[in-house]
Amino acid sequence: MLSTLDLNGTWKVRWFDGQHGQPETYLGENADERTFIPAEVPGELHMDLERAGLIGDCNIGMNAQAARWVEEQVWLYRTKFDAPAESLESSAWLVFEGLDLYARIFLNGEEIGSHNNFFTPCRINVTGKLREGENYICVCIEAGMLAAADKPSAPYCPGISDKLYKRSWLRKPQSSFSWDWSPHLVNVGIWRPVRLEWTKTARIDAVTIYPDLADDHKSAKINAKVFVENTKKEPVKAVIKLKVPEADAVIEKEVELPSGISKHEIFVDIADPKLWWPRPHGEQPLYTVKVKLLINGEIEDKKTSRTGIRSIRINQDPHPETGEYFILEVNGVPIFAKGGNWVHPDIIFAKTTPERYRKLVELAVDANFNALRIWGGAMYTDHAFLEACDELGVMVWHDFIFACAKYPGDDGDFNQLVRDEVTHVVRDLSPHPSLVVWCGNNELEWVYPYWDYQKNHPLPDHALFHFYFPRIVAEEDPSRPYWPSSPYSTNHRDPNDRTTGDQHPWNVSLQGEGPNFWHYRGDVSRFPNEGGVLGATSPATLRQFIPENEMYLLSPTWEFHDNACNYAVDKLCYDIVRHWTGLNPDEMNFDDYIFYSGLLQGEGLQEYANNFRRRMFSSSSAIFWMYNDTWPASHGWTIVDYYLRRKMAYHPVRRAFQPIQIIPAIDGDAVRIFGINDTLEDCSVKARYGVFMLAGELPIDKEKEITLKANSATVIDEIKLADWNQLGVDASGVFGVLYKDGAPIAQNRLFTTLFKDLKWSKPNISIERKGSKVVFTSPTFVWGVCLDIDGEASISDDFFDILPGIGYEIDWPEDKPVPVVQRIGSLI
Ligand code: BMA
Repeated sequence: MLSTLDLNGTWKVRWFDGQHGQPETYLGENADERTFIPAEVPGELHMDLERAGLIGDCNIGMNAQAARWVEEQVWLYRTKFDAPAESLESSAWLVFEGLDLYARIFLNGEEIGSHNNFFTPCRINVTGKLREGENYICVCIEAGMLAAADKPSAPYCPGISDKLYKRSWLRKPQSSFSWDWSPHLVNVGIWRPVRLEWTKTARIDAVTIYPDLADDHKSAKINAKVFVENTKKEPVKAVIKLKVPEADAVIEKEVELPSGISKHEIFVDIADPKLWWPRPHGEQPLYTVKVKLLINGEIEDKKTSRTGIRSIRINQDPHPETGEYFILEVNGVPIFAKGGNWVHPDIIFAKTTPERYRKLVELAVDANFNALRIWGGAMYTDHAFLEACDELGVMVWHDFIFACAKYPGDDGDFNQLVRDEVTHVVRDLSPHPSLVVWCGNNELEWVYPYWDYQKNHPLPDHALFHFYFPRIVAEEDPSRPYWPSSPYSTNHRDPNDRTTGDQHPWNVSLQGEGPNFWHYRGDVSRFPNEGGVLGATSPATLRQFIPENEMYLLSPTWEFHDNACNYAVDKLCYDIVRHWTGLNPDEMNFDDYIFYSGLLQGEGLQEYANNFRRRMFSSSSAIFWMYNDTWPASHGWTIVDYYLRRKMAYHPVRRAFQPIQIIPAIDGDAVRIFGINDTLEDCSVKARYGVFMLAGELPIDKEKEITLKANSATVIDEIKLADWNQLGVDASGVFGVLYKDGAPIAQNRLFTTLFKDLKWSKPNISIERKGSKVVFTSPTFVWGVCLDIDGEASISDDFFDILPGIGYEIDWPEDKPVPVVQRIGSLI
């Protein structure tokens, strides 16, 4: 039977800069450890050095800049352990679940193996190498810089710093080498658990689990591909048992295990399967899958996972206008994907706990997400993250980890390394029903024709994404679609073509339209998968990482933590505030600037969501860039920041994604009032809509009882542009409110005049308690009522508008004093 000895805990470590001694001197049994410091395994060396008081918290001030020496050292870890007697007479392995990055491993002074991929485990056969009693391990490790030093940077990597770092060659998180939203902080260390394993005969190497749902949904299969290692030279008879307790399903298969690793396929039938659905389309029932390997009736090894039963397909039928649809269909039902892009939630990759993954997924669900895209520049996600998505009904689009560069697929070793990596992750993450698409990479296809460094170079990695990876996915896990890149188009069209495949609509913010997010209004993207607006972080977070004497725009720490796109598109963030409010950031006080920057980010993201949702299913997603932060940033794309505070854009996005929504949008010569219903049931509502004057009247004020059809966008009515124009578009807006059983459930408005040019009227806000709610009213229009600028209070709504004479209700516990308005956006 497989047994394990946990080797995690406090090891010892020291660094070598090439001058003060060499690692080789410290490989001996009784090496002088006085110059070593404690190192937690699993962990990461910046964490150990911070604990030892040798560097500061890299999230604060300029500490990350001061810690760059860490990545340039060679490190030596040491630990001792007692080998259990039984392990000496068995087949045994040392297993490192995660090494970052180039590692040589020594057992009792003898070099026993090496590893060079952050994303895959390292398993070293130590059979016959363990000794009785005490053994010791040394791991000599470096971040990858030395290993890549002799590799060419051209034609693979685009940036200036890539001449030094050559990230394309290194199979580790690419964003560590700095990205617009991340500092340069290259991790190094033993980042996942370590153990000794031993067995007399065999062990399970991997289990791939995936469902097969019958077209009529009356039956399903849960398939398991079981990879078994027989350590004997001769074949061994065994039984593989597959059990799904929730379905009372169990099956056994007699197999013969040849020497080495062999694959065995087995499945159970599930009658009347309970289907897994993305929210808000249904429940998320999960099935436990137990796999046991039996030899002579005894359990040799076992693995347990949880899965869900659902089908997934990308509907790419011809679109009636041009191109094709791109719709995620789960269990045959089209699903509109609402959400954001996920980046790793810490610059130190080992730091994220299961609780933090869970909390982040919960905050996304509270913001009405049903989709997250794992962007291809950080890391393959963790089981804890996918478990939360499985349980909460969030679909996950997962890029393989290749982003914004060329990769040396033309190098034989590299090519094999990444094929092994992809095979490993496809098997490892297979049980999770939330994982719905495997995608080759981020933006590699798009950049071929456009990015300067790409021009006139061959495509060294094309075969990876178009030949090898699709075959690996089809072979290992045929239940999930593979898409070559994001964005990508069919029929050799521009990869970012709006009418086919998925899109990154970056015309707003990064390409041409700059701060003018109203350009989203005409975007017909079939599956927008990126696109976003920058805004300032929560003031509480700014206070946490910027020293008090640097709390001003462009201070050294402000700038170090600022998003690089604010430089790539010169002063983009300041232009946003200037363009929409007419205020000059250079003359604004810091607090005012932060408020408007955050408020406007929320405006922009609402435009993104509104535009694509009202086109449902011609457009079938509104996935924006990006959901969460990797460190505390000054300006960022996100709605939840590093310290998990809700940024100013959080509640506006949450409302824009609510399952039942009303959206006024310009369509031809009218403003059409769309009613959106994402649920699978028709919903009867009363719609109130028309034109409001900022000063107070409602010159067009209509009502209609209507049923919003399930899973669709319904045109409730329209208001002719000519009628609105007559009332003066600089003094008015179009509004819509939905009521269900007398209570307001959704509110929205549309302007065609910039905020700075609107004719504002003085607000007069009154707040009244109404049971477990409070109601905000004003005779005039109020923009952006802010109750908690820091995003820390647990309140159900914030940063909302008050329509003249129409109350805005929010939930408010009866025992809490009525809220105080901290700020408003109205420019008066
Ligand atoms: C896209 C993304 C990221 C980047 C973002 C903002 O290209 O794929 O690489 O962070 O734009 O610049």
